[in-house]
Amino acid sequence: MKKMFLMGRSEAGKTSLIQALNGEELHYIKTQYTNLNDDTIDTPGEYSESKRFSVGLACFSFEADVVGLVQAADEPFNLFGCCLHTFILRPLIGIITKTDSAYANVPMIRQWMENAGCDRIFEVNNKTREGIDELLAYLNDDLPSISMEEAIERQRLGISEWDS
Ligand SMILES: Nc1nc2c(ncn2[C@@H]2O[C@H](COP(=O)(O)OP(=O)(O)OP(=O)(O)O)[C@@H](O)[C@H]2O)c(=O)[nH]1
Ligand SMILES: [Mg+2]
Repeated sequence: MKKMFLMGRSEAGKTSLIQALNGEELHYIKTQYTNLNDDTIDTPGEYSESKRFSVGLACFSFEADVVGLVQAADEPFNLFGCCLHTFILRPLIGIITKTDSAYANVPMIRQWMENAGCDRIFEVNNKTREGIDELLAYLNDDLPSISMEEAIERQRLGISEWDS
C-alpha cells in the first residue's frame, strides 16, 4: 500500500479521510501535531496555512510514497500555488472532500488541483464513504520500486521516478 502524506487547510477533512479509509466511524479529533501511521501521515492544517511551517511539509513528504492535497469542496479560496508538484518529488494527487456540502463547487477545486499539478483527482464524501473505494484502489496499487541506477537514468531523461 502506498504511504500517503496529507496536507490541506484546517477543517479540510484530512483526519476524517483517514478514518474513512480505515473504515472507522467519523469522530472529530483536532490534529495538533504531525501523526505518522503505517499508511498515512496526517498534518495539522495550520502547517499548510503558514508560510514558515509549510516548508516543513516538503520535508515530511519525503517519508511518503504519495502526497495527497486535501481541499474541501466548499473552500472559499485556494491556499496552494500552481506547480506545487515541482518541489515535492513525490506523485501529487488531489482529494476533494465534503462533496455533499450545500456550498460545494467541485469544478473550481478541480481547477485549483490541476493547476497545482495533481496527477489524479478523487472526489470523496467522508461521511457516506462515497468515492473512498476508488481512492483505496489507487493506494493499494504499490509504486514499482526502482534501483538507484534506474532513478539516476530517469533523472538524466528528465522524467519522474514513478512515471511509466
Ligand atoms: N459533510 C462533510 N463533513 C466532513 C467531511 N469530511 C470531514 N467533515 C467534517 O469536517 C470537520 C473537520 O474535519 P477534520 O477531518 O477534523 O479536518 P482536518 O483537515 O483534519 O482539520 P485539522 O486537523 O484542523 O487540520 C469535522 O467536523 C468533520 O466531521 C465530508 O466529506 N463531508
Ligand atoms: Mg486533522
